[in-house]
Amino acid sequence: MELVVTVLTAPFSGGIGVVLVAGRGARGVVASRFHGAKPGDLEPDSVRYGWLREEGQAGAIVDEVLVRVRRDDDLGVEAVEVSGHGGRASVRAITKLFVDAGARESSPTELVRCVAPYAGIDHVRVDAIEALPRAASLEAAIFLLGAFEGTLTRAACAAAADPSAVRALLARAPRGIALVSPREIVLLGRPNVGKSSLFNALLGRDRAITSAVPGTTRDLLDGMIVASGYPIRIVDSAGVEVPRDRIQRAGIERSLFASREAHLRVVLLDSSKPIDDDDRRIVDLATSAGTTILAATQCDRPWRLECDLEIPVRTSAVTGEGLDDLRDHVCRALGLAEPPPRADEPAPFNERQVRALEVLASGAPGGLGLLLGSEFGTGSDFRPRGVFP
Ligand SMILES: Nc1nc2c(ncn2[C@@H]2O[C@H](COP(=O)(O)OP(=O)(O)O)[C@@H](O)[C@H]2O)c(=O)[nH]1
Ligand SMILES: [Mg+2]
Repeated sequence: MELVVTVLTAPFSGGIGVVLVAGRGARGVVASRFHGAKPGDLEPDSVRYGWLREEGQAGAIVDEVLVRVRRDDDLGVEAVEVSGHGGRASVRAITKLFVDAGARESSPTELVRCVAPYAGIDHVRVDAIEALPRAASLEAAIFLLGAFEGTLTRAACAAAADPSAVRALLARAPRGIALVSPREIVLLGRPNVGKSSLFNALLGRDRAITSAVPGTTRDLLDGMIVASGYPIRIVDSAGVEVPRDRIQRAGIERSLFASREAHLRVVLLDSSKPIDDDDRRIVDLATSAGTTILAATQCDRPWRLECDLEIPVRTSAVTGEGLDDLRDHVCRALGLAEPPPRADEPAPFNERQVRALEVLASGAPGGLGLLLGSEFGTGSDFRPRGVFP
């Protein structure tokens, strides 16, 4: 594999910055710029402390580093991890040092795809390691770790000859997909019903400005909550009413757009007021866009919301009443009544995997190859890591 350099840490200020140099000649290139605190060569499976300097004995210092030389059989190619100081400046300087020495800069995604065939990593495991940095709940992260260890790969190989076993895997796809790609819900309702207050209460922080002045929320705000382990993106919208100005109109249009795009709509009704035509219009708009649930707000105040609609959830942003109940209803309405798949429970977690498994279930040739990559298509040359105790 050609020599590449990849920044592994996020591009923000932080304690350490890790850069991987991988491919043919990686050890030699790092050794040519590394000056160890103690003499010695860069041996595989070792960690060394020292400094990086520009080319030549008197080259300028670039950073103080720890260098970890990986075993060749770990990734299937020569690879050296260089941990320097965090922050853009040090990380850029280290990257440039190795680019000047002949390495090509590549993104983490590109690196994984380059290394995968050498390391024996099939496409499902590549999907897992690419999705892991974006996992939005601990359950999602652990599930993806399991998939990277080979949980789904092993199960698909074992099920390949048995369509009913493949269909059993496919039945878990909605939960796997929702765990890895958060579902989106939007809070809708008249101005002042308490959308932003409930949004803040669900998030556990004051993200949105709330006030008794109608029309306070003009743009869409979003945040992530975790319900029964599933990460769910929640969108607070501008109240839907006849707009008073251009900005409010734009906010309302965005609310309606979000309402159509979301996986679920939650229409909020103020329990301290009788239902009115605006409320009914919003309920109609929401239900015509897709699955919708109704929830009453401000239930710490006297109840005046007598109406013919069924309102299964009663909440108060002030007392916290009904928040757990709302999260439960949201999960059930999203089809996520069962807990998310665990690390050792094989479940497809993206559409590509679903399409490949459908081919496999149909008995058409090449399904396993579509899922895992053609070089793994027979299932026999799969090298599981299987390091979970
Ligand atoms: N007593 C009580 N007041 C609330 C509750 N939720 C919101 N409010 C008040 O209702 C007003 C409108 O709330 P806000 O969240 O801005 O409504 P939005 O326009 O729908 O986003 C504010 O004065 C809030 O303090 C609640 O659960 N209980
Ligand atoms: Mg608001």
